Amino acid sequence: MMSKKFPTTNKKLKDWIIKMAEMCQPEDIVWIDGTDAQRERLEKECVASNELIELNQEKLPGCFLHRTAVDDVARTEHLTFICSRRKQDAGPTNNWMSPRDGYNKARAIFKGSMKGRTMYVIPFSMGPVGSTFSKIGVELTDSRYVVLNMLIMTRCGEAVLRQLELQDAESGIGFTKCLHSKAKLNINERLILHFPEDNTIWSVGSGYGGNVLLGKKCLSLRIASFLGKREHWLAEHMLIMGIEEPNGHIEYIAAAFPSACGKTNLAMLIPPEGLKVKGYRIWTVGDDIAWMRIDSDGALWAINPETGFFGVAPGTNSKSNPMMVETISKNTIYTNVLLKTDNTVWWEGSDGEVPQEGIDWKGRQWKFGMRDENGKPILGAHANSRFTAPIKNCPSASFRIDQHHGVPISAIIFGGRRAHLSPLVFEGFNWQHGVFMGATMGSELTAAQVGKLGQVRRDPMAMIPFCGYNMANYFSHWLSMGKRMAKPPKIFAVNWFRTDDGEFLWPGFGENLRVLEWILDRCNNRVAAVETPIGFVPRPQDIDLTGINLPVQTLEKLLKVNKEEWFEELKDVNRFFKQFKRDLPRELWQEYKDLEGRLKNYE
Ligand code: GTP
Ligand code: SPV
Ligand code: MN
Repeated sequence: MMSKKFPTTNKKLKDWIIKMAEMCQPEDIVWIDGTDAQRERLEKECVASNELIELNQEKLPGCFLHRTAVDDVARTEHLTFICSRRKQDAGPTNNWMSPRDGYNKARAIFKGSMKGRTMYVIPFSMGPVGSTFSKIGVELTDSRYVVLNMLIMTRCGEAVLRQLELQDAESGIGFTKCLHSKAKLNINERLILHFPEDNTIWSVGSGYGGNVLLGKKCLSLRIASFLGKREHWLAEHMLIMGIEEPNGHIEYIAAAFPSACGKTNLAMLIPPEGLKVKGYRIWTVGDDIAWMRIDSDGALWAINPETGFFGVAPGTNSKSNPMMVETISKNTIYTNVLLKTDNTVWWEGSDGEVPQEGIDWKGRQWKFGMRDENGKPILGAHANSRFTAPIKNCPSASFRIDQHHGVPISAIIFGGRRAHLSPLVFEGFNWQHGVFMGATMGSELTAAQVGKLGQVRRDPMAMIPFCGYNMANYFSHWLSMGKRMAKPPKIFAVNWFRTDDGEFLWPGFGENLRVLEWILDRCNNRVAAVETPIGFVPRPQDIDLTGINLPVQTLEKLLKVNKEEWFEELKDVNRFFKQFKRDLPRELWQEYKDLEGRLKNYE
């Protein structure tokens, strides 16, 4: 193994691979070059080894199904750590381990973990190769499933390796060292460790998306947020979309919602019938991650560092998300969905009739109507089952996806899943107040996290599981970014999930364009608004309801600011803020007091 020739001139890379291989002891080392021929070879090997099931190639060309272990179906946040030298630098909202403990604990699991397996070397670029936005990583993994997913989700192969060598020779900038092994896929021997000070990620014992596609949450959010603070840019859990206005002008927005709260759906929405006459068109730039920099014009510009979607399957159908249905009709890897008898796939809330039988996500024979011992229906697909598909399959994919300087952002939107409290939409008074809105976001837990469904947790900027350093310092960074910009985007909050008697008040999905329309009108000073203690709320007449049957009373409910509920919310925000002690920027305490004061004087 040691005598293997490495197709790189970069000594750092060579030395690191040798060291990791000595620890993991793979049988073989294979470099991923990014060619179709190599990908096809790997797909065949996966089918032979049962890692993938080839789906009906007539109906779903280039598509495969994968099943994970039953206790490996979502990110395991309690096994995810930031390993900074000082605990203080990870902050109170992250799990922390010292780098020494982290390396030692993980080393014990990595030791010999790749015996009898191949170690794949994946050079990948988050962002267009060579763009000033972009960062290079190299992932070592013993999972072909990871390789095939990375080939969809990132730019990888030969061209990236050459760029790495060039960059490193010029500036010694290096790359993010990403090591992954499935090991025994044992939840008791699973760790997802980040060493921001070493630009290193070690993930072991899992085979689930966010835990193992190390370019995604681990590099593009946890490590990148740390780098962003140092280099004055932002790495955010945000979708990016362009809204082409009736006059042909395209405005871009970025929106942060927690996992499984609607980023993918919003990023590719279809304008509703009633607004069609106006001629809006949506351009999808990204559905999960945004990297944003201040350009020489003083405005905020953004790229999506990924090239694919790793989206939630349940609920995806031609009504809720026709663009995605088209996107995942070819070259897609499905994970933990139901296999139908015709070798196609199904999930709860998908198109077509509910199949009478199939093989469920656990690989068991499944019949419609089956119940478990508690009388609960047995799902065909896991609630967090997902698909991995190339952005270029998406009919609404933006023509600017590969542009090195990204797109200019007019508005930043924060959103959550709140049955009560938060109005359909409101606008911050200014950047600092907008940062407070982001910092005080809360959302109900979903199937994307291991934890109790429905419980509200504070999730600032939708980054609570993804901020790679002390979140109080992250808030300061956000505040400082505002000061650096001549033309900062306006900041808004939205909530598609407000309920009354358990029913959603707002139809959501495509209809959300009606809210975006108001947001863009506000950005361009085309419409007035009502000033409330929490921010500017629309006048009911300014939300275009053409073509939907939404009683004006419902809209009023959606826009209502309930003083008592907000006082309750402030108590929770207070508890949340206090844990940061003296690190919390005083501007945020000031905003807190100002809001409290405004609420006291309301109505
Ligand atoms: P991650 O990939 O986990 O980061 O999630 P995401 O934010 O991209 O979420 P996604 O768009 O996949 O939506 C997840 C769930 O929210 C699905 O069950 C959707 O049906 C539901 N959803 C999305 N948009 C809306 C909406 O406007 N209203 C309602 N009621 N549900 C929505
Ligand atoms: C999320 O949970 O926010 C996702 C899926 O986008 S994962 O890549 O698993 O993190
Ligand atoms: Mn996400």
